[in-house]
Amino acid sequence: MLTAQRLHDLNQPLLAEHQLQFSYLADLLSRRHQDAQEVVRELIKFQVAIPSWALGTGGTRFGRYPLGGEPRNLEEKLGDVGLLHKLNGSSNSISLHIPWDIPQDIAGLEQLQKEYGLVIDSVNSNTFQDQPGQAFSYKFGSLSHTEQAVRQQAVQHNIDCISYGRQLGARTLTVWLADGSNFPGQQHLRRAYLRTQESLAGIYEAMPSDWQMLIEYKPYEPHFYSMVIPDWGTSYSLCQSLGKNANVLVDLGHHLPNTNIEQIVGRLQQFGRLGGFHFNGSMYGDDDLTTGSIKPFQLFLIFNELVDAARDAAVTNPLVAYMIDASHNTKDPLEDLLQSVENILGAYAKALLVDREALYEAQESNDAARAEEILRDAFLLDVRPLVAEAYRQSGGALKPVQAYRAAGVREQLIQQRGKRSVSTGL
Ligand code: PSV
Ligand code: MN
Ligand code: MN
Repeated sequence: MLTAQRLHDLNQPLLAEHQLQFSYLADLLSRRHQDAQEVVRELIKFQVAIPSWALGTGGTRFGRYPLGGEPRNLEEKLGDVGLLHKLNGSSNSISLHIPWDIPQDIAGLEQLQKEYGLVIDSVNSNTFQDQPGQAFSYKFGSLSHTEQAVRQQAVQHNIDCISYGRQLGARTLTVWLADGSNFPGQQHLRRAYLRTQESLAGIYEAMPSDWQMLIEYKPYEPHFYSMVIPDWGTSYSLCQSLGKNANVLVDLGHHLPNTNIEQIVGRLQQFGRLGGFHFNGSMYGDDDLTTGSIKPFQLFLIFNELVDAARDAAVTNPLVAYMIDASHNTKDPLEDLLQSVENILGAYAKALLVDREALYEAQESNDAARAEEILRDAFLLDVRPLVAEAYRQSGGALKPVQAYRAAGVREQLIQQRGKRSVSTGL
């Protein structure tokens, strides 16, 4: 449905205006001794993984309003990510959630990966829901459970995730625990941590040496008194105890209001333990809104830390895995994912354009006003022509959401998969 010719045709009427805007910005940047094409090259290289669980409409505990044309199996999920990648050239990988995405036909999936130019980014374990046929319930926890048999079941599930991932060429296991308590005194806080540490060590030992484990933290939900891994400090200490292949995953939605996330990102890089991101936005809680829709300045400041650390030879952080983790109740999930990727690329472009030498000078001389101006100069630039140029040079659409609509992608998916197709996920 989205052939190269179709995308080229959709770009044609937009091209003249795009070129005008791009050349204006390129001129402006070159007066500041910055190279627009170099930024475009960086943007083309930057890839953000798409979560398999975000391709269908989510819902709340009150209701769900299906949109139609949702992917019914892993093959169709790859198909959806393939469509996004065609449109923006920036989403060449998919994160899987087990058991929602247990692969059946490995050879067929490999074929599809080749066809769409996709890799499997990570496998995510699920010990937050009971599954049919499972011997024990996770009602009172999984890796931290008081009973050894429950912990063992959860450890084994994570080991199974690794073997599914290996079959598909993944090399990352992401662990998020819903473990915690709702009432003071319900759980022995220190013992719950120690049991978790021991369970994670069992999983880590079973992990191939070229894999990494990402450990996510979350301050609340589903539990509202305590979570076993509530903060980056707990994730970090678990990673330290496990070994060099365990790193912290920062989900932007998993912070209390006004948390200085960019500082956490800076610290973790300093310690060489920043493993990855789950990008999203949030207003009141883990709402999984469009990335950058609520706090674009904060997203820019996070990228500013990433670019700063990448340019510092003294920082030896491993490669960071970039993923989106969102749920869509109102918008078409594919449109929202395109918007998130666009906001992420924009924040990255702005961070690349920060006059770093001038910033260091201002910082060293304690010139707070000047330092802030330097950041604002980069943040307030309209970098959309750079992002659009990156899309164009990678064979995508100058305006992905517009092209998605003009090509009637959703309508065709509804025709192929039906109005009532339901995707697995939250
Ligand atoms: C939990 O809120 C979380 O952010 C974890 O990453 C889960 O794996 C994901 O959402 C999907 O449920
Ligand atoms: Mn997450
Ligand atoms: Mn979350």
